[in-house]
Amino acid sequence: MSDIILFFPKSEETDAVVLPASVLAVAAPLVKSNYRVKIIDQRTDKDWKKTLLKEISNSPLIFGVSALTGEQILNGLEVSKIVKNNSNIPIAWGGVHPSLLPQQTLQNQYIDFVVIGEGEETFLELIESLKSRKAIKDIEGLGYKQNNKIFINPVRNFVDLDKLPEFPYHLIDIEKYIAKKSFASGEPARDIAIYTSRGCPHRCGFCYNKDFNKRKWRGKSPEKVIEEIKKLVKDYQINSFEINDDEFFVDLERAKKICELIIKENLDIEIFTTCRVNYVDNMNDEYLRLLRRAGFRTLAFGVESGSERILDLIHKDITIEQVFNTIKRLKAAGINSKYYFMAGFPTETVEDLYKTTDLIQRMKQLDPQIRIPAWRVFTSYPGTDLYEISIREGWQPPKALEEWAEYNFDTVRMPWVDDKKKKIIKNVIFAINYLEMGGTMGKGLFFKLAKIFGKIIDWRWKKHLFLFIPEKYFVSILLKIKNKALDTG
Ligand code: B12
Ligand code: SF4
Repeated sequence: MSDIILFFPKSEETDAVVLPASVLAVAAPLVKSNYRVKIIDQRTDKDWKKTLLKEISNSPLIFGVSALTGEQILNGLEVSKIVKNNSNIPIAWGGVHPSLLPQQTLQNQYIDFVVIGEGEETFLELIESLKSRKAIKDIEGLGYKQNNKIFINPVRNFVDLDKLPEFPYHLIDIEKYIAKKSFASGEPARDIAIYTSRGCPHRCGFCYNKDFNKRKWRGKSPEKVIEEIKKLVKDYQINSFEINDDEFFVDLERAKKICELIIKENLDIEIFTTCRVNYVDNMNDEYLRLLRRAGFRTLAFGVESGSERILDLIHKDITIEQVFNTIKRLKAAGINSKYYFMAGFPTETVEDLYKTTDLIQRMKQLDPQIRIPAWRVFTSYPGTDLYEISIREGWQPPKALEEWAEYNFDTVRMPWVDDKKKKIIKNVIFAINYLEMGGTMGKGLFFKLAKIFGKIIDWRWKKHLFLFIPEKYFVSILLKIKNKALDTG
């Protein structure tokens, strides 16, 4: 029997199920205050409906849902409807999407409260007020409905990360969230996500940070980070970590101290995280060697575009020179590097797209070992600068929560991505995927054919010939045969 149910809706499928950090974070202070909390993760509980109906039959104080923009809203609404139709339990939504559009979220009939921004303190205060029937009008960071009117209380200050209680891992089946391969090195390992800071001072136009974190970065102290790492190493035999912070390296001194402590404590772990190419300018060789020694095997960088005009538009605040410098410096330090790109930005032309393919080619020439995951297609999210620019360029944002539920890469049509650009983007994504797979394809006839196609794709890369690639169909058939062979073999 639980006092509080926290629901983590299913989102897009990925290979590994990432830790439901949002609901664990919210649950931590509740557990500390002796509330009985039940976490239902729709991704891992195949019987979630049964679990839910059993839990709500015990009349908990509140039902909480976590939601990012997109599929989590779809599933979050389905479950909220079930709760409303079967009980009188109040429903609170929190997470990135409701925080950025609280008014619109509260317009939905199934939602009674919205927790805006960090949820640890606001949600606890809400529960205490509901329990003692105290007024909620003074709870900072809360949105609610009264007599069919929507009220949004003043914002709450950021929480002190060092004072937060540890995640109540006992509320979940942690094995389901431990990947058996290191995200940092690809080697067999026990790998999990951790968080050492929140927010980011930069201003990338596609990122939620501007509104959600007000461009303010807050980091846990190195000692607290090490304490959390040590607990995971000791209790769950974790030896590989994905630091999923918005931006881990904002305070280079703090990052250095964390590395020194990892080495001092002999932790023998591998680490993956993201970084910015301009930060590498401020890391000397000794610093990079320290990162390597502490276990940083791979760093990933957002480059986004090879067009200076687009980099300016999206306020990326990096230079192409810094990209090349990063590739060279990381190679020399023995740290793998990965570079993310996007296509389909507002006002982006076919010439801009080919500037990006040219840049990728030059980067690969500098170090063929670097990884370039497939381009992401730009989609406009609330709370970002490009949201406004997208509207100016003719895009119409969804007008209700239910419409945001359908929002994903397959359904979204950005008006400036015409058929020609769409074809080029799709074909380049195919080519990147193919080339990235080439290195891991194995032996035999398939590998030989892969090499030949690799050469054709290299040639297309040089000549900007991505509008029509007939060999794609042949390669797709080949891949199907190979996968079938793997399935049955
Ligand atoms: C891990 C991660 C993933 C994982 C898992 C996502 C998931 N569904 O859990 C994977 C890899 C699958 C993923 C995928 C995607 N992600 Co992602 N991801 C993240 C990342 C790095 C960490 C999320 C996290 O756990 N944070 C830590 C927790 C503690 O913070 P939190 O979730 O904000 O929770 C706090 C509050 O929001 C609030 N809260 C949250 N839930 C609730 C619930 C209740 C009841 C209450 C009271 C409070 C509350 O309290 C919490 C504690 O303070 C964030 C960036 C970041 N650092 O946050 C991006 C981020 C969430 N992702 C983002 C995006 C865009 C995506 C993708 C669309 C990208 C893609 N495909 O290319 C997909 C699709 C996700 C989807 N829509 O379902 C955006 C979200 C933008 C938006 N408007 O929703 C972010 C913010 C990145 C960014 N810089 O823009 N992602
Ligand atoms: S550096 Fe990363 S976290 Fe910071 S604003 Fe840019 S995309 Fe967002």
